[in-house]
Amino acid sequence: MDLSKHKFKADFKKMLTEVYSMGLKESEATEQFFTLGNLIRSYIAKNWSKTNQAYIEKKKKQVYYFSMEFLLGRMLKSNLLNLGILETVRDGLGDLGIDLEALVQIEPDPGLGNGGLGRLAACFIDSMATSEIPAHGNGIRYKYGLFKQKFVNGYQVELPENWLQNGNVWETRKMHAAVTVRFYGHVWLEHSGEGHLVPHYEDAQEVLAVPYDSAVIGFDNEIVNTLRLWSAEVPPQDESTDYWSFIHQRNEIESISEVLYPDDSNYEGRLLRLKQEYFFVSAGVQSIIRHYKKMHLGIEHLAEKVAIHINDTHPALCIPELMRILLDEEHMDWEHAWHLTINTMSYTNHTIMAEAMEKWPIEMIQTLLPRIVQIIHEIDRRYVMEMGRLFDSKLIQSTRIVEGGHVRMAHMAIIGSHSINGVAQLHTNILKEKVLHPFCLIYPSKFNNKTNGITQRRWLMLANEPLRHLIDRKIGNEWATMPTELKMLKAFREDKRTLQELAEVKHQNKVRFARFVDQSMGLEINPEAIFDVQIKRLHAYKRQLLNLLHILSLYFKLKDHPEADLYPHVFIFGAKAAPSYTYAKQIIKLINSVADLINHDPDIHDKLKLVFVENYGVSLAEKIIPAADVSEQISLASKEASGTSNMKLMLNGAITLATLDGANVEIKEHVGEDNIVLFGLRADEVYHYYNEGTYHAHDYYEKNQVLHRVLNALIDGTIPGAEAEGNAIFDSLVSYGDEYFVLRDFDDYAAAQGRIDRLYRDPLIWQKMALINIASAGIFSSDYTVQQYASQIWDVSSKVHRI
Ligand code: RUG
Repeated sequence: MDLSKHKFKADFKKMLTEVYSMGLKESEATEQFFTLGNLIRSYIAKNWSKTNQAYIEKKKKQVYYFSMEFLLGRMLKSNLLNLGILETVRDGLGDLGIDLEALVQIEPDPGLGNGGLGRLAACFIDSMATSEIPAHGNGIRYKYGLFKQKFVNGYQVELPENWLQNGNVWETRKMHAAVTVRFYGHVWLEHSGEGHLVPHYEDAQEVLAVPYDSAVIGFDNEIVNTLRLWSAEVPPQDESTDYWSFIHQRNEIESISEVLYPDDSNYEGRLLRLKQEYFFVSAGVQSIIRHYKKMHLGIEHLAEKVAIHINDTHPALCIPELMRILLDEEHMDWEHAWHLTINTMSYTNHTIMAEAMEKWPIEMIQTLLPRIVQIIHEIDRRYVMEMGRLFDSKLIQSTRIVEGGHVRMAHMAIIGSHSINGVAQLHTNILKEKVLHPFCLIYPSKFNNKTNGITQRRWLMLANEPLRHLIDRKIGNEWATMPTELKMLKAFREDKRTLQELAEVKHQNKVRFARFVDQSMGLEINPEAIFDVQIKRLHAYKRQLLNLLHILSLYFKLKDHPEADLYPHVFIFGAKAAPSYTYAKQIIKLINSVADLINHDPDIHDKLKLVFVENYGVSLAEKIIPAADVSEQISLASKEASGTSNMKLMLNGAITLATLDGANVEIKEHVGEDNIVLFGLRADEVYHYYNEGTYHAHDYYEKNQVLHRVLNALIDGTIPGAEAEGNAIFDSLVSYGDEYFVLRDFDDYAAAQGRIDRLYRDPLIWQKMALINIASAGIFSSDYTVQQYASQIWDVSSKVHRI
């Protein structure tokens, strides 16, 4: 938008007076932040309503991206950037004596997601608005986001994250768009006079779903889409309601949108979680239908104008819910309703981990959602009947929705959608060939791949301004919306001056991060050292342990040979563990204890440091990623569906140290083998071990001297404070089979680390690798990912940029 500095300053002062009845001098950062937020909202108001009107008037097909998680991060700078007024506002505030960065800190970082899946949804809505895709997010307005992580004596402690305490400047409560969601009670079907069956409900609990809408601003294009998050409230009561029963009801109902489940892969078998799933699904689907009907196109054309995307299985109840509305409220016959539902729905799978495949006890659904359970049974019955005619009965039995007293959500999502995608090519192949192979035999054409992506606007333009300016100087700024233009940087691969400038940018970012570590943790780290980063959820398959065992081996090497030629290293971890995931929490404690040991050992100086940042989340990622030299992507091959920190880190010039897992495989294809450091088992070798049963972790412990010493350190008191954890982890690796092949990959990993150490010593070689990584990262922009979803899955228009 066009905005002069002069006008901005006048608007800002006027808004401050209007909202707070205050002059500039009396105001503090909090008032200034909210004033700026309100001003941005006033700037976008017209375009927001214009966008919605245009969608209705032009009868555009619209996409609704249903996700239990949207890990947005702070929105202030992102909104300013997308509006094209970041610099004007920064300067204008500067003139008024206000530091924009100070206001940025006022905004809470809403943790409405656990990790990659939620952050992907946030990148997607940014990219969809920028790519002019008529698409909106649909989720839950959790009162408490993901817990705040504190380390107490090295242990993870979880504290509530009350992000709404001071209000959320970006949202608008839309009372007129509230809908009612029904739980519990009894339902029976009766014939209506007009020849269809209508359900009758008795004793149902009614919950009012109130939407809170936030603007999703496209980059430089006047498009403003919507993120709609639902909050659960008690419906209006009549005069006879007893006060205490009202309070009891209120607590029960409001708990539905109270907390985000702090788990990104373990199935949480809790009634409340199921309630959450149905709550936002039912509210979202009802509101879509209500909106669609305003166009008066006839319900039979729904799939031509509406696409509903199911992000992981959590929103899979969209399928029976849409069926319920079509059958019970629109009085369609089953065949038509089913046809429409399949054509409307699409589903993304994000994992092959068996424990993350949601299954709900049928009685639980029966009690909570009596009408939905009838529909699920009928979908299942018809599936068995119809597919049973075409395929072997064993195949059909193994793919049914209802099995062993449970509803298998992935099966429902697959049967009820027209498209099922994995999130990286390897992951999609594994789905097709192994995990979902039976479905692939039945519906081969439903399966496709859409490799994940990240928005370069948040993860480079905002997070790494020094690098952004360097790139702009070299190749211009078209990469903001045409990210593969970054490949033009390759022309500078032999240009010493550019490589030197790149090194300076990285150094500047490392100094900034070192200052942060010093201030927040009281730990000095040396910016000349290699900053080696592993930031992701703590999970055994991601193998933070492999990294830790190697750090211990370096420590012992330096203890035994103080003169050993090791390039100084700072190993940086950021990770939260699900509160109920004991093993992951033990690993956290062990890492913290090893950090204490190494960081306080006077023999080590600054050759080796271990930093475990507390409360890792989007805002911390924005600080760490620009400062990273090495990106640790070391999951056991086949286990990480895609990964997205791998993409963010390469975009910022870190060299990937990786197994051939998830999207690492595609990163390798784009940067070439010389610009990535690979190690470890491949996915097919892992499957071979499974098939043959020939992995014996104990042998590695016995035969590998370095490993032997490192593993013994876990149980012989070498690491003070973590005796219990050390023993448990030792047992998991040595005695109980080492599920994720940590010991098998150890030597290979150590050798790869050795290669990193050698490469880093030659700044020209290293910076050239970094440059090629940045130049090759454009293809991993979520702009391209969503454009592919738009054309290949949703069949909606988008502004497509050439790749
Ligand atoms: O673990 C996966 C990541 O590999 C992937 O990059 C991300 C986004 O697709 O989703 C993560 N994920 C998987 N988060 N939760 C699940 C459980 O289904």
